[in-house]
Amino acid sequence: MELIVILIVVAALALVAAGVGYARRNKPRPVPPPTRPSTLKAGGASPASTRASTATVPGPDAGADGKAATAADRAGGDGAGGGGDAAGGDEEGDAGDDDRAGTDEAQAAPAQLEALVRPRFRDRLGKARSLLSGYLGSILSRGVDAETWEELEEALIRADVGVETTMSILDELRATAKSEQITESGALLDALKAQLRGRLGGAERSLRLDEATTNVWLFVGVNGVGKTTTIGKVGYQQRLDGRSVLMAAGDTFRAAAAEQLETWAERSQAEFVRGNEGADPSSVVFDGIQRAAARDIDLVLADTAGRLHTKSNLMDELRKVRRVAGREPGNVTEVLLVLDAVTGQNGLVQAAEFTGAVDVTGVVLTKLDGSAKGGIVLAIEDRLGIPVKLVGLGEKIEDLVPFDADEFVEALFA
Ligand SMILES: Nc1nc2c(ncn2[C@@H]2O[C@H](COP(=O)(O)OP(=O)(O)OP(=O)(O)O)[C@@H](O)[C@H]2O)c(=O)[nH]1
Ligand SMILES: [Mg+2]
Repeated sequence: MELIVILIVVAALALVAAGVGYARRNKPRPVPPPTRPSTLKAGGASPASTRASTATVPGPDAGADGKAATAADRAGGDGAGGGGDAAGGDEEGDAGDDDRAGTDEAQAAPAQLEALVRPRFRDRLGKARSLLSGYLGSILSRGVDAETWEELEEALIRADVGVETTMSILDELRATAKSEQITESGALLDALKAQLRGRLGGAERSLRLDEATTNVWLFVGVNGVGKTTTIGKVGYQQRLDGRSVLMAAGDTFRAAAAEQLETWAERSQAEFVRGNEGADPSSVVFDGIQRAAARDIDLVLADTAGRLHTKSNLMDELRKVRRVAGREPGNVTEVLLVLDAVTGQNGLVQAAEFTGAVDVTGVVLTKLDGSAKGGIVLAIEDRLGIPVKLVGLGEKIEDLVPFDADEFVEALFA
């Protein structure tokens, strides 16, 4: 009898202990504070209308194949950007709420963004113009003779047009001069301008957007050419055009790179997704795309770390970013190679390598306002058939303009 009582007591104690354990395991976790909305000010706007949001993708556990949890998941996690087991169904639910809130914000007309006054090529292409004007003055001072052709050749090569493209331009000009019996130097220069306008005139330079998809524009290039700055400018302009934008900090090489992009996102009232330093860039970009798709955002602008086109491992990394960005729901509609115009002919080598790796769809030629000579535009299009879509004419937000062939040729020869 005593034994039975003891057994019953032991069984009861075991049941109580098991119950406590169950309750502990299933105790509701504290709900983390939302990390998403940060209030951003632009142009003295009221906070309510200028909200943008930021999500952080943790570094170490970013999926090696880019299939990491969404940024929204992670943003809704423990807020510390790395709390492994906290990511779960609850957070997904939170992210869903965020998404609904974010959609309104993302679509809100950016009433507080100041309209931009774009600079003119003519006012910024000082170096290129002064280089050519010396030659043009000399050429115009006499009739067309052998020296004219030599001077034209030297002018074009010094203007970074490159030897092959220069030869092709001059061959065509000789044929025109012959067929049109041009003997006067002014008429010859007019024929040259017409030819250059013609060469540049056929390209499709508009930036592609497929409505009703999550468009991704990927920015690639070597170090310091102006990728991040260009994203900032493009983002602002797209916001002014009424599109919702998310900037993804695919440059995880330095934490400062993400901060730089975040500042641009704030200025543009764009959404922003970043990773921790060292995170897999493709997973950060993928997360940005997931987040954008969930919020019905029109356009993801994806930054990448600058890399030398000769480093095959870094080019492989870029291939992967491109591949992952194209996975559902992402639709890569532009891969923009950012080239520093001051680099001159080396830009051609860079363009060839980058386009071999990631199918570049267009070039952004930056720093054309500096000591650049401009002729590289002709070389890129002639040699590689890649259209120059945008041109950087300075460091400010308004200093990025669509490339305009007529304006460019006029500016060079003005
Ligand atoms: N003058 C001039 N400066 C520019 C232009 N575009 C960018 N810059 C400057 O170039 C410098 C480098 O720009 P970033 O945007 O940081 O270049 P990046 O390619 O992102 O650099 P990494 O991320 O280090 O590879 C900055 O000081 C920019 O202000 C331009 O069109 N004209
Ligand atoms: Mg950068």
